[in-house]
Amino acid sequence: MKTISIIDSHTGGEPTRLVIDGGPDLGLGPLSERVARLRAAHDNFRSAVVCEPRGSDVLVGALLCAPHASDCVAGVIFFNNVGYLGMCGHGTIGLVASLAFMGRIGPGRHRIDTPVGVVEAELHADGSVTVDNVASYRSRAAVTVEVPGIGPVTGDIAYGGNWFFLVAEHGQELSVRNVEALTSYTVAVAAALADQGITGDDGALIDHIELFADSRTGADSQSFVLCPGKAYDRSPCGTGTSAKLACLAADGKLAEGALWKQESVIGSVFEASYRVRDGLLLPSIRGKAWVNAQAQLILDPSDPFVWGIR
Ligand code: PYC
Repeated sequence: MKTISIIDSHTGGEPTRLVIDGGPDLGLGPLSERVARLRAAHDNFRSAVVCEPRGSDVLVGALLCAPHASDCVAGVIFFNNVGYLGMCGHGTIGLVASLAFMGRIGPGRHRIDTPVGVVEAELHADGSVTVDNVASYRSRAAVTVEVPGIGPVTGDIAYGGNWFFLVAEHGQELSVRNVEALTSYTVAVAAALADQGITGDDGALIDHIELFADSRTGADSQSFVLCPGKAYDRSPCGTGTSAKLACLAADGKLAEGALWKQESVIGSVFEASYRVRDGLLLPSIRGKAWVNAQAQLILDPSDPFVWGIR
C-alpha cells in the first residue's frame, strides 16, 4: 500500500489539496521541466489525488516540491481533474496557508517557484495572503467567436498565469442558482474558440472563460470562471483576476495601485491591484484560505479505481 500525505484547504470556497509527501520523484531542475516529467511519466498520480473517488472535478491539486530557485521557500506544481495549470492564484493562497499551518513559514514575504516563474506571496498577520503574480497582459481585445447554438460572443484574450477569454456582454445571470446554465454557456464558448483556432499567444489553448457582471454586494465586479475540466472556480480566480486587471489597465479603466474588488459567483472576494515595472504589469491578489483537513490518501493496488476515474 502506498500513502500520500495531504493538507486540504479552501480559498474563498475553491479547494486546494496540497501533497506534502508521497509524490513521485521528479528529480531536480526548473519546475517547468519537472511538470513535463510529471505529465509524461506520472499522470496517474495526478488523477489519483484529485479525481473521483478520492477527489472531485472542482479540486485543484498542488504538489509541494523543492524549489529550483535557491531564494524560494517552496516549489509547487498545480494540477486538476484534466491536466496541469501554469499558475494558480487561489492555490498559492492555499499553499501559503498550509505552509503556515505546518509551521514552515510565518508572517512575511515568501518566494515560491512555479512552472511559469517565481511568484512572491505575503502572509499577513490576519492570515490573509497577498500573491504577487506573474506579469499579466491583454493579448487581443474584442475578439468575436461564433458559438454554435448561441451566436457571436465577443471577448478579450488575456494572460494572467493561464489563458483567459473575458466576456462582458453575455446576457447570462451570474448567480449560484444559475451555474448549470453558466457552465453550458462557457463550455460552448471554450469549444468554439478551440474549434476556430482562436488561441492565446504561440497557439496556447484558451482554457479559462470568464463572464463578468456588476456586483450586487459592493465589489467592483462579479465573475463566473470556467476552468479546464468544466468545473467553475468558487473563488474569484487569482489568475483570472490578474487577466481582468490587465484588460482594465489596457482600457485605461484602472490606475496603477488602485484597488479592485473581484467577487466570485458564490460571493467570495479577492482584493487586487497592479504595479508596472519595466513595462510589465504585475498584479497582486489578496485573499484568505482555511485549512480544513489533514489526511493520508491510501493507494491500494487491489482497488480498480486506485488511480482515480480518468
Ligand atoms: O485562482 O488562479 C486561480 C485558479 C485557476 C484555476 C482555479 N483557480
